[in-house]
Amino acid sequence: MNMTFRWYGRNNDTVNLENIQQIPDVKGIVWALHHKPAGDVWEKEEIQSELEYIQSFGFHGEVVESVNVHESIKLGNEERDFYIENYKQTIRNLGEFGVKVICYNFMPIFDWTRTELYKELPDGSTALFYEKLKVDNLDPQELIDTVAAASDLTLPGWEPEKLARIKELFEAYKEIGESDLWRNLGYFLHEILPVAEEAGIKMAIHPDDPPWSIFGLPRIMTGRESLEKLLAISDSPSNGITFCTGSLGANPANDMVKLAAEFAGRSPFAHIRNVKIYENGDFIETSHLTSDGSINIKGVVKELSDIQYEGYVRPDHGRHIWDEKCRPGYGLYDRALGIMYLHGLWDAYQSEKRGNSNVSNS
Ligand code: DNO
Repeated sequence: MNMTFRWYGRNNDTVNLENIQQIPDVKGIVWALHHKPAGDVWEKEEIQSELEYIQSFGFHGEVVESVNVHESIKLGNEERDFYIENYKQTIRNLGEFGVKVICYNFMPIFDWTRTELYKELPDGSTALFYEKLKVDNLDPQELIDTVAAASDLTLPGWEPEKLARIKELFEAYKEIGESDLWRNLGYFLHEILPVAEEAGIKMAIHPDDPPWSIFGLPRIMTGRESLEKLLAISDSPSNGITFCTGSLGANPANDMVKLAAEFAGRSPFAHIRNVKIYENGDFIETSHLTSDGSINIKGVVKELSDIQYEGYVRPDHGRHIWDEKCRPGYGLYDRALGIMYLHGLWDAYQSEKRGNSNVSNS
């Protein structure tokens, strides 16, 4: 298990690399050039400058999250080949600087979606919350009008350049169903995977969050069948998964322990966090502790330990605790607590495997 921490860069994050150095055994920083619009080539000089900074703190920068996929590629329109060529160039450039994993997603228009960013939990902390009915009942036209009218709207996980094009994008997706999206994903992967292989990079698709269709837009990375279907597109070793417990786990039908047993070997990257799911389908993010939420985090880490998982792991969204002011879900404190829980589970399962030896480094 190669522990990492997601960081949004020198100008974009309340957390700094000195802070992250004080969390035990974090080996790498999960980074991105967050200022780059989807579809632009990441130039070598920009990559080098970011990586040199990260490495100067003793961290590796082997995981990038995300290189976002341009909507033309998801839509499969006539501009897609241009953007796929750019994507390939970005892969080559990242490979040259030792990047090993690129996390990406194939969600139309919206990345992760929540109805409240600071919902209070019983312990007084706040966390990201999803109210199912609210999203189910939202009229997409109302959403388009709100977004189009708000000139300064920013949402986490939202690429700002999409704001201006929201109407046009919704219009274009009217033509696109799930099977079209699968076809377009297949086309994209067949184009880029040979380049990724040559560059020594594994592509790791992030599941949809939440893992069901929202606002009438198709979503296809939603559960076991999707993961199987994704892997069936190509058996290239570069065709992989970001195993995200909180995204897939928001649907109680997805048993994350079983899925870990089945798919961890094809997941070069894992996001581990917990969510509490309510009977009406709402969910809230909790601490990483198994008993705080609905996902068996212990069981997932046990599966990883059983296969001596060597991939990259990061804690995922945390609560906002101890009055921390931070990016929603991406503070320092709760994610650091999450890391210590994951380390603890891992160490315990590892020493159990080795027969409970009391040698401290066993
Ligand atoms: C949310 C993240 C996602 C993820 C992208 C990957 O916090 O897990 O935004 O980075 O979906 O492309």
